[in-house]
Amino acid sequence: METVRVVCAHDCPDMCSLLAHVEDDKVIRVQGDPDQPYTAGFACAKVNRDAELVHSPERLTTPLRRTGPKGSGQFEPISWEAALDEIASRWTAIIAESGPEALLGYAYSAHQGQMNRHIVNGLFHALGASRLQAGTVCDTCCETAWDLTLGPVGSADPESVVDSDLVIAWGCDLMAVNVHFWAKVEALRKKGVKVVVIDPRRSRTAASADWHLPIRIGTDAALVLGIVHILVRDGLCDRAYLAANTLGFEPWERDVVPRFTPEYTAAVTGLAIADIEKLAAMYGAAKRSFIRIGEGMTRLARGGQALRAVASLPAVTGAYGRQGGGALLMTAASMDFKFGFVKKPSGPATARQVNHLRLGDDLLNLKDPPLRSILIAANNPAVTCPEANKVRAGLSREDLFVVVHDPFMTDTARYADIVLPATTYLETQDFYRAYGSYYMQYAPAAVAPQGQAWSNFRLAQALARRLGLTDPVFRMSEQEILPEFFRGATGAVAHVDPAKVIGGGPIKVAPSGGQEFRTPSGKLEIYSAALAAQGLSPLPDWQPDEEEVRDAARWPLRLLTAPSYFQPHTAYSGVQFLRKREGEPFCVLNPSDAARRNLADGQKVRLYNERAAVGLILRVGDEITEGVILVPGQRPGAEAVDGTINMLCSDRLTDMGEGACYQSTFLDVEAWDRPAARA
Ligand SMILES: Nc1nc2c(c(=O)[nH]1)N[C@H]1C(S)=C(S)[C@@H](COP(=O)(O)OP(=O)(O)OC[C@H]3O[C@@H](n4cnc5c(=O)[nH]c(N)nc54)[C@H](O)[C@@H]3O)O[C@H]1N2
Ligand SMILES: Nc1nc2c(c(=O)[nH]1)N[C@H]1C(S)=C(S)[C@@H](COP(=O)(O)OP(=O)(O)OC[C@H]3O[C@@H](n4cnc5c(=O)[nH]c(N)nc54)[C@H](O)[C@@H]3O)O[C@H]1N2
Ligand code: SF4
Ligand SMILES: [Mo]
Repeated sequence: METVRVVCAHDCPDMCSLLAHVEDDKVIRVQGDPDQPYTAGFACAKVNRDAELVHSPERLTTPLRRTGPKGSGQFEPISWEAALDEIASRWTAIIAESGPEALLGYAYSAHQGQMNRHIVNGLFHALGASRLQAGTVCDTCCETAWDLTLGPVGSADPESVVDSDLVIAWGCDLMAVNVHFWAKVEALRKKGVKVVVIDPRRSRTAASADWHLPIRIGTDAALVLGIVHILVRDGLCDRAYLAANTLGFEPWERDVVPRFTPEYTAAVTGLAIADIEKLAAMYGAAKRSFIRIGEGMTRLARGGQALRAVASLPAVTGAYGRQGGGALLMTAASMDFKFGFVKKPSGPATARQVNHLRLGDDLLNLKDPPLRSILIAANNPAVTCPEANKVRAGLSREDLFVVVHDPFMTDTARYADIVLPATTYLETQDFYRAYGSYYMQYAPAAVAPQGQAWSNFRLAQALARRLGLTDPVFRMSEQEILPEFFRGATGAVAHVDPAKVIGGGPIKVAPSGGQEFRTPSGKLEIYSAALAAQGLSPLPDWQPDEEEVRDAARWPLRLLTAPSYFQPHTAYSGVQFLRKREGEPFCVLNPSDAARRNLADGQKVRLYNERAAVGLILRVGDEITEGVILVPGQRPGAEAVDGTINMLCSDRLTDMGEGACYQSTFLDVEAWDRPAARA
């Protein structure tokens, strides 16, 4: 048995170092690498099963060409030569007739290292195709709001939490999405440090913490303002820190904060006045409070305001200036790698942009030129994109040439004209850098590609060469490209010798000192001139959103989507064990909401609104409050009673960063066997 040191490539902040145990070119077992301090020798329950992902009997083994109607899933095997010839000739003709903007490369980060994730978009960049505004389904709202407040910088090192005196998981289910940080927090708790969870759901993290505040969805900015109100009232602000390091506290304190009395804050957030007072007192007394900020609170209409408010809070007590204090959203921006060599090898300075989350609308409605072909890699938009029915209708267009590259026959791949089998990360070599810690690592492939699977890297290079692109990136090996990531880098990355990275194991590249601010003023911008220029509130504020108020008057329930424990992304749906552990796709309703509708645990129900109807299994439980319906994960339609949750979600954009508004979805639920009372 051989042991290969690899890196977990799943879309997860932890970026664990792993040991893959390999026998006869087969992964037998995967475990956490004990030599990486953050991984600390354990992988999560999902990745413990990645041997089954690599060797799943459901893996695609050859390229396929469609033989039946779009979406029917009828295909015949073809050779890679035939597939690549067809793609190259179709694209060459489309470029000649309609220009390159009739093409769209739709590749996202999921589950690979930096070379494989960027090179597909690099190919389309060089071709001058329409450009994907990537990540709007995920983190662009929180990232933009963070950048407007602190600047494009990373946040606190998760390993610094050992020095904290209070930990708040604010809208983050650590046990689901950040287990290695949770392990650090648990150790700290044993020393008596309190852990508070602010989340509409009593998640596993909330249930295990010292205190859970079940906040009403979309009211986080109001809670922050209520806390600041009390900190001001009780003289608990660090005035010296605020004066030296922030911009705009004075107008905030004068014009916005006074509205958020404990009474008003309680009315908005659904929390008790006494709890708001207690939380503010705890936060005010702590010197080195650490807030782990989750993304869930930003996936709704006013998500940007929520994030700006929460990210401003550690400045009020000066926690940003102290070791163990501050906030953690993402770290990547403080690791200055230069991925442009792969992402933007050549091509026009600007090209038409397509918002990742507006795929359905753009496939159906873009003109001059309409989209005529799309390559989807490492993405499952028929399930994971809002307006999933529009995505499916768009992909069904007879005049759209669809190519999907994936290890599995996903809901999206069923709409393809050509399906190409992809490797998983354990079959590729790549360079990795975390977005939730400060580590980087180069990893070899653990095993050879399964069947006829090709990596994104190999596919993009082969297509580029066929299409006559001459950029060096399309001819170099991964190891030859690696030094380009360090050329011209600044900060901690500049001190790394790229020659020592291959075979070097995990390397930490953390910034030193307290939280850095890289805004136009060089300070934490509570007041943002950039937002004022856009006509948005320049100070973090909470106001009701008119569209949400209107929809809430029409529909009695509000959707909460959160990661599920065993199927957090559809990428895990090829592992039968994890599918079974998670169970059939389900929703959770509070007992009183279920009783009001005569619905019982375990029965099939229909979730519906003006957009669609979806069938799921009902679970009744009090982990959520009345008026909320929880749907964990995004699950493929074929596994559910019927459809997938994103059919009910609109493609509306958040206030900042043009992100997705899953949590701004309102709906009702009824028994599945009842005739549909559709809107
Ligand atoms: N192991 C593993 N980890 C992962 C992933 C994975 O596949 N596997 N996926 C990764 C990816 S792509 C991402 S983007 C991150 C996402 O991870 P997070 O940043 O944690 O964001 P979410 O998972 O969307 O939501 C987290 C929590 O926010 C809560 N929430 C929802 N709305 C609100 C609100 O209005 N206010 C408050 N206070 N809370 C709210 C939800 O109940 C949920 O518990 O996780 C990553 N982590
Ligand atoms: N309603 C609702 N919708 C959401 C969310 C939510 O909270 N609520 N969360 C959103 C978030 S945060 C995210 S990040 C997105 C995630 O959505 P997606 O980006 O679509 O991610 P996955 O569902 O994991 O699908 C990734 C696909 O990549 C394939 N894959 C894995 N490895 C490789 C590889 O090496 N090469 C290629 N070519 N393919 C590979 C997998 O098999 C899988 O089909 O979903 C978003 N959608
Ligand atoms: S915790 Fe995250 S990085 Fe670690 S093994 Fe699990 S999915 Fe991978
Ligand atoms: Mo994400």
